[in-house]
Amino acid sequence: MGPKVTEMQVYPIAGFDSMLLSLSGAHAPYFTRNIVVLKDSLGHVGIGEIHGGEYTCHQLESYIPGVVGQEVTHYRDILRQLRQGNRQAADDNGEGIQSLDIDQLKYVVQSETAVECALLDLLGQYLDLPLAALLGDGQQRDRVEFLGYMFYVQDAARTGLPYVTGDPTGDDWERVRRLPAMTPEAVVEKAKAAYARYGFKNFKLKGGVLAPEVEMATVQALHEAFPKAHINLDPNGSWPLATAIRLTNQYRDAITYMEDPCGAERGFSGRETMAAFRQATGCPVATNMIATNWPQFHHAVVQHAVDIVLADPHFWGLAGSIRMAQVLNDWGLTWGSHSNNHFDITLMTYAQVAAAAPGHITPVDTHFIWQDGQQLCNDMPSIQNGEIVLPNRPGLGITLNMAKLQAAHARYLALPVNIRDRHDEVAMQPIIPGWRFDPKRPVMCH
Ligand code: GKR
Ligand code: MG
Repeated sequence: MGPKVTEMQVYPIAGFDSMLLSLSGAHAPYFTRNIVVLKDSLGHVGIGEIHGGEYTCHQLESYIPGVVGQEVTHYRDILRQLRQGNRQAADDNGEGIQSLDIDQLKYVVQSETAVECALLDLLGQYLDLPLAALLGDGQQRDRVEFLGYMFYVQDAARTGLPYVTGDPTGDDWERVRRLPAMTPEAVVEKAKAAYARYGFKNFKLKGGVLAPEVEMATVQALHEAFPKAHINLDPNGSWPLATAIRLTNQYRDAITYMEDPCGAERGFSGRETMAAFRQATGCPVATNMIATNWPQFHHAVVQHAVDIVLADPHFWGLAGSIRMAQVLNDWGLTWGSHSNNHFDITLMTYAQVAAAAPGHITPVDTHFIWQDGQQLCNDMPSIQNGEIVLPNRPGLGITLNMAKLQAAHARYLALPVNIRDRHDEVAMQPIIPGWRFDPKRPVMCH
């Protein structure tokens, strides 16, 4: 008989963030996540990380009776039963994040993924295999490329909120990353600092912030600074279709793919406008908005609306993300992963899942460079040459530092309940009084 789960703990935690901008507003001074810690009868510890906030935390706590006492090797049965017990929340309007309504994000996230990850971490330790070897057709690569995820950054000092500031004694990245960056030049300065530290070969720019012309000029500036890099831009569906077509055709040499360039408009769905965009530009399209579950993916494929599915394991489950990777590879499409702010447990989860994704995959998104320095594990490998090399250890391959986890948990408990999930409007309001999220207006164009 294999090991049994003897204990499951759920730790809601908080870390420090910068004032990063995206269509939904500005990141707050703190970001939150939930961590699952499992122990088994062999004395192993398994870990998983997922979206923050009270809703997800309560979901995870409700799973405890279905997990403790179960055999680790029965992880598929355990997860199936957890999923069967899930109920749609009263204010889940079923829209998902097709318009980047951040209040709906917690319903797109599959909470049980944190349990799946922790169980696979335990199983890997029991079998002496890395997590990637337990997924799909097994481990495909020993290193995974991540992209340099650039944001426009507002001047946090103008908000009066308790943001941490840059570290003038650190390297270039530590010095500049928390400083305002609202121009192409300032974004390029950050990208150069990120390159110096992490060696990124490819970059992404988060759009939906400034006028579309300025955002494309920023892509052009990045292209000139890094002529060999693949660069993609993600306005989260906020651009009118005609604007997206015009600017993409104009800057076609600078852009490798567009991520959710346009969304629903004038009686057309986002899948329809994305299909029209592809047809008019010939530019590959990625999404983490119009295909976040299998039925949506079916419609996206039928309409030829997508080339790259950013199948974040937190949205699809680890096995689900790999199932998607297999389908995409068989159909000549491309797998990648979306991200949100996260700690190192998620970074390693991305690395393990991407290592199991067959065929050609696109460099994986990660917000981690904005959170770097807040590691929860003792032995998290750093991003070098734009890559994470998988550790030669079983399971997830990293070891939790309980003292750091407890400190992040205490930070969460000190936060008022109303800011324990993401509310990106709050920090924008001192900058633009009365600012409210509008899925069709860039943040600074209100
Ligand atoms: O962190 O502000 C952000 C991003 O905009 C995030 O919320 C998105 O979900 O990164 C994501 C994306 O690619 O759409
Ligand atoms: Mg996106």
